[in-house]
Amino acid sequence: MSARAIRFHDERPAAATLRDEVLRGLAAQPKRIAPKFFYDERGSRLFDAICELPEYYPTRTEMAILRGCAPEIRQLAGPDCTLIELGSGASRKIRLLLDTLRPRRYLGIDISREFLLESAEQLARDYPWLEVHAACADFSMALDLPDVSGPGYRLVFFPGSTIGNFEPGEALAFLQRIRALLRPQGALLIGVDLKKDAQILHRAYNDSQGVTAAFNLNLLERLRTELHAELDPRGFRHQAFYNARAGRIEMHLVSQRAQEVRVCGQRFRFRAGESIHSENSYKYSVAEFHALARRAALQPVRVWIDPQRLFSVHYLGVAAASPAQLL
Ligand code: AVI
Repeated sequence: MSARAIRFHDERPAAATLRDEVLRGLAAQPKRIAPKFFYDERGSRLFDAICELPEYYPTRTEMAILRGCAPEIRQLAGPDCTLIELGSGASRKIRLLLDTLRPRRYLGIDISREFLLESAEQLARDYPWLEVHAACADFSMALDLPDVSGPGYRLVFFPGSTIGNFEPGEALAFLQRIRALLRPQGALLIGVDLKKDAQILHRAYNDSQGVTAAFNLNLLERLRTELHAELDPRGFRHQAFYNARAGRIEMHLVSQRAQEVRVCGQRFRFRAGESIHSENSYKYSVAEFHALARRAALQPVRVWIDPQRLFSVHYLGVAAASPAQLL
């Protein structure tokens, strides 16, 4: 069977979004830039390299869990579903599900256009029986799905614990939007990193090869190339630490000296040691995540955890929502 052409839907946010958000974030106190801006083409490749690092346990642990639970997922979702992957990136994890699940359609959604297209085309070549759609979109905002899915069961797949990169209030709003997509029938399959020993977390975000540092610093390269920012990335260093009180890893770009940078004609002063807060990665216990899901009217159906209790994969169904939850 020869590969079918993929169907591409372009909902990419305009460049103005990057510019406006960066200018607003650098004017704020403390300075910050949202982690979604890590993922230009180089950033996506660096993230892919992070996933291969010995210290970065989430990817391989989640893949092992998925390998084990795929037959159960097939039983829960049934055949011929529409599989929608958020943040599809290199689409490696989805391959663990496709052969067992045999969905009718696949829709990959990612903010990084070239990376998305490349992986969707590869998927279409490798799975000629599958109808492949790709949509370039920012799924952290309101999600207008291209009309691809037809009447059947929708299984939304959100791996990698990307939910951890949302603030708790954003995570709840996001789960509520997903729930709205699942009507009348469907489920969310979501990977969530677990709370654990802080040393393991520290190593995962401070790897010995410096790939995570390059990933974090690439944000500054992006400001230089796309917004013509006048700044020297060597004037900043990568920092990542576990904030136990907030239950999150924080990543920062720390200014090495007092300096001024210019972005789109605006000047921003940095004190020595002052940082741009570039990412939070929240870690959840199973009970905390279940409570969050229930607040979004999603019903925990099944959770799979690896033997070392590093990572969890949740299957959440559509629960009857109370009027307050639908607001
Ligand atoms: C995509 N996201 C879940 C990763 C995380 O672990 O929060 C991004 C990342 N940042 C540094 N390393 C990986």
